Amino acid sequence: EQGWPGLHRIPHPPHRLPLLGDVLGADRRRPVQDSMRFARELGPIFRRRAFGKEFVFVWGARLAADLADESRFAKHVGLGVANLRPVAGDGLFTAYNDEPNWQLAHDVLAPGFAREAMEGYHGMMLAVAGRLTDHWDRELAAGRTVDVPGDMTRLTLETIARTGFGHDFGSFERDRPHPFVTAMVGTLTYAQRLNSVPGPLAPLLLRAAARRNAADMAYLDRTVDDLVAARRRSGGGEGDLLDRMLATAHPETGEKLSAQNVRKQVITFLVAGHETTSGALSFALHYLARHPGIAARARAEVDRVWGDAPRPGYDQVAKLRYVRRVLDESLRLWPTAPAFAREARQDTVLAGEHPMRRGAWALVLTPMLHREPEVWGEDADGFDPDRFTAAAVRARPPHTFKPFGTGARACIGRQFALHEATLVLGLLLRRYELHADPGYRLTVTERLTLMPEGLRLRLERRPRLT
Ligand code: MNH
Repeated sequence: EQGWPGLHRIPHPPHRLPLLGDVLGADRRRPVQDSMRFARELGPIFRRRAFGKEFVFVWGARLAADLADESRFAKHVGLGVANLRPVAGDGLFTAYNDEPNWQLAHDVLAPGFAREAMEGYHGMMLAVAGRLTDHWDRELAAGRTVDVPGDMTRLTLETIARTGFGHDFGSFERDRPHPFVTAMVGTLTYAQRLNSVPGPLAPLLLRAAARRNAADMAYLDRTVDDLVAARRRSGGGEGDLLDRMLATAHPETGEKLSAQNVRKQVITFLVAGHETTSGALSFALHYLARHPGIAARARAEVDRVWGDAPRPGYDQVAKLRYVRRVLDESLRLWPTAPAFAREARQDTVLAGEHPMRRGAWALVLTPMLHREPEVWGEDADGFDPDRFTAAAVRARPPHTFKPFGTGARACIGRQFALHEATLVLGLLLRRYELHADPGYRLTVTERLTLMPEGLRLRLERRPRLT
């Protein structure tokens, strides 16, 4: 019963194999979308068995809200996140709650995401966005469509590298993804695949993949070590994240991050700081191209709020209320970090119904929580940014929109991601009309994160404005 005394009362898929459990017929390359299918069949809480272990999934609004109670539940480092420990170690994202380096790094790095720091990043974000529009202008002039996920990944990688680490990967000067991105996608895909084979057999079944993964990890380490070494030689940047990691002492204890921990933090921020934002931008562009009426309304807002100011200021970004709603609605349907795990801090009863022992845990399946019909209505699968008007948000129960996770371990980069994505959507809407390929059907690839696959758009330059 693995910490769930009432496990037998939690529904599971009808056809279970003795050893493999529920994996037969499962789409092992798309575990999240597979679970979404089971969720619709089995209801707000269900379980899947794999290799003798039971995994509890939660997406009902009442249950998920209860799991958000920080006095009884906390982040659980499990499944995909746990599989990333070899890559990201005790970096912020993969640290266990009681690891001292979590609190230390959190306290040292949190000011790097406060308003003052964000204002400092704004100009760099604009500069990187300019490289994107230069690239898109060239593609347009050459009569080509644009590779949306590829280019959003170029953009977001350059943004976090520049603002966080004073580094330039030269992504826009390359036809193929930077090797850092290839290695990162490799490790994320591998971490996801580890969930679909029995643990003890992994070294055997995934031998070739494991070898590739070791090479990918070595590449990430090397990239990061070079970056850190360059900074140490130069003696300091402009107070970016890396400077904080290397030089800032904890305000109370005076402690600093160790060299080994800095390495893990840099990898963590380079990966967590771009992959999910890239997906969020890509989904938003997909929906904007599919809904010309919504795009027109968003574009009218940008024209009205920004006019033709060549460089919209920091404060001008948050004023794009409707663009922001487009982004929220995209993150509702496809939260690009699609699940987070919660464990019981002590013996408790989930939502008054499901007893859990201390340490028992469940996965919150965010894309389904975000489509819970009792909260979002029967048309929950439809794209409608007006679900995020201030009045609509107020009318909804709390803890029903969780693209950035919850509690003390929620996303530290939330404001960073929202600022960057809103700024870029504003710039793109102002400059281009976006045309979908009528033959394209949205398919979502999974590598722990979600990304629209093969999305290309045709651009048209708008007549006036910068
Ligand atoms: Mn982010 C944690 C989603 C952008 C850095 N992030 C999380 C979690 C979610 C998440 C969900 C919580 C995971 C869990 O509970 O196990 N993050 C996103 C999404 C976007 C995003 C959907 C973009 C959209 N994240 C960013 C950016 C950065 C970043 C940008 C950095 C610049 N995120 C992190 C870090 C953590 C995190 C670091 C771990 C925080 C902690 O545990 O203290």
